[in-house]
Amino acid sequence: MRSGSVLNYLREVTAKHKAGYLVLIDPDRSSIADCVRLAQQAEEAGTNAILLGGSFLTVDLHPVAKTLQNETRLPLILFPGDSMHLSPHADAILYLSLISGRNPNFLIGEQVKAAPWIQRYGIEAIPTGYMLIDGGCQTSVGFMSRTTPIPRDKYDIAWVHALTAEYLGMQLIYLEAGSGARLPVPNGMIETVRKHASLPIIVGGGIKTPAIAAEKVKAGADFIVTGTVIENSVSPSLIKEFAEAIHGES
Ligand code: 1GP
Repeated sequence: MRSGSVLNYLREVTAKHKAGYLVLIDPDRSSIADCVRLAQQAEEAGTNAILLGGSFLTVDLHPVAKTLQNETRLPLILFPGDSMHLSPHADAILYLSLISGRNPNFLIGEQVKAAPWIQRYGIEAIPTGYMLIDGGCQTSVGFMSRTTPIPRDKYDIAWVHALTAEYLGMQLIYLEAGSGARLPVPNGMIETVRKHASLPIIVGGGIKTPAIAAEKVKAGADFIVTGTVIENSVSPSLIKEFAEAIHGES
């Protein structure tokens, strides 16, 4: 368990590197042993934090989170699909509001259900404006949230939502193409959001190579998330290649 604010830690990461690298571990897709292996590889490769979660959950989160906290020193940040995805064995939670959608349950309903548990567990809530962008295919988050993603060419819709998140007092913006998306968030959309909003921008979904990650950083992303490509990789050096590209060291 880390001491101090995870949000402050993330701000320090962006001051030190071109952008930060967050590795997503989905406990539904990997055994606890594989989650630990991924987390340890991520730590060794110099990534900055672990996101734990996914659109739905069919396993018990507590043992996975507890084991990850014991086995790695990286901050463990919950990335919940809904209010059931909580555990005391985490440093923080991305307290997501799916602001690109108009489903009140994912705008405020799940957050209300989660709030007393977050307080009871004593984990840091990081208010995050979560925006779903069309990734060229139907994704789990789109299906589960029953929301329509922002069209890929509607940069104006994206930046206005990002600015709204900022005015509502959120601390991060997450531009999400969806896990396993065919296409990542367009560079032009990231550039436009960067121009209009000053919050740190997380970009994830469908980022398949270090070169693509570097493009997103160049466009203005402050954090890059990868999940699928690392889960599926057989190359132990791939996380390091991503980390170097994202940090601006390659
Ligand atoms: C999903 O943004 C993350 O929420 C990561 O997506 O699994 O496609 O890397 P991928």
